[in-house]
Amino acid sequence: MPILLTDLTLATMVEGYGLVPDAALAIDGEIVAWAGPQSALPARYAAWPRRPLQGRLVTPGLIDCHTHVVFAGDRAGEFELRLNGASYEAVARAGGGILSTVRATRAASEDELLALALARADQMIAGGATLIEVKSGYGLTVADELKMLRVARRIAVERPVRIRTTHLAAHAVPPEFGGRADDYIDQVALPSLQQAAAEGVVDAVDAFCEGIAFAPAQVERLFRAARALGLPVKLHAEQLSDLKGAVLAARFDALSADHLEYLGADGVDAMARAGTVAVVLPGAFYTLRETQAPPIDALRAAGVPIALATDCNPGSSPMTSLTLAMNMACTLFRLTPLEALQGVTVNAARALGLAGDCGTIAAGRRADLAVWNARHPAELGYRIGATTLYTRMFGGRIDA
Ligand code: DI6
Ligand code: FE
Repeated sequence: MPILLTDLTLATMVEGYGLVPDAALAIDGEIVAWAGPQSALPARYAAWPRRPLQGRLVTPGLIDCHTHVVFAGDRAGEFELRLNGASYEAVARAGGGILSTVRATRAASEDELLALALARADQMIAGGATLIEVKSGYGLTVADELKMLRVARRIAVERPVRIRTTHLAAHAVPPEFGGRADDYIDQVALPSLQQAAAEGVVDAVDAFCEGIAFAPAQVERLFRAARALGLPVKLHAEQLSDLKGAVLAARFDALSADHLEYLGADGVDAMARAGTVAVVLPGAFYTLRETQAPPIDALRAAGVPIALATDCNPGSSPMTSLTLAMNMACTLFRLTPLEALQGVTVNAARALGLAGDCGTIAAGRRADLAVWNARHPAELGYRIGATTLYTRMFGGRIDA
């Protein structure tokens, strides 16, 4: 059923905000048929059923390009430990941290995991998301990594949202492989990747390159396997220290390098040359009380596209709100409101290899939209944690 959205303020995100005041959008089935000033509406759309939006702001549906929403358990106990003085690394070394979530995730059935993930996805959808990237990485056995990826894909069956899945078996070394990270890569990370690709449940490959996780040489072995399978790579890089992960990622034409608090000038240059997107994750920065921000000025100067995500996970970023992430990125990292909105739309699409597919509003594109109780895009990141979504449109269907 075609529909004409009228009386709206449009932010196409095609060039800057791409603001069009007093705009209309003609939606034909799943697709935007026409977008522009209402005064220029072609006669052929004028008789379509109308939904006036009282001047509200319409943006592309938001894209959360880095999440770990599939997991069981919670880490409120760890939160308390850290508030009593323990560091993130100390908690991880003591068998807490990621590994406590691994225990809970291994013990959960697919259906249990799905129910937990849907509750988080519902919060993201209520906040305007129409596309969510979901990583594995809390299973750490071949079977449990596959279980996580299948659950992630099922979110899109159960809910009106697109899902992209990322294999992140190289997230932590499980206790049964203590001190044998290379064996873990051989016996779990590589075989689970092969199987995920064979089952068709994976869109990209990620790893945690860090002193408490995997060394660059181990990440490189995984990236070679990804390349052989034709899968793009991403990397958790330079979150806690500078292991030159971004340089490695850029060598493999990575879609993105993520976190980047300790990124050096060499990493910035390599990313700029490779067209690798910088995904900044202010929720983790905030939770870990990190004091060194990613080098935003250098990234900006080098022309590296910046995206922004929740990093929704039980340990370092128990957050589902992209508008809160926008607020934090503006306040903590000094992103401009325009950069913050680009970070959850056009540049987030790029970080998922979906440039030209979503993240902007234009004739011919899928009608995935967010309609806000706002008049100007700067309002989205300005309020702290307020939900300002009015409704969403997903594939041409309005939620309510
Ligand atoms: N970096 C992070 O911030 C998360 N994973 C990662 O590689 C933390 C995940 C967790 O603590 O559960
Ligand atoms: Fe992450």
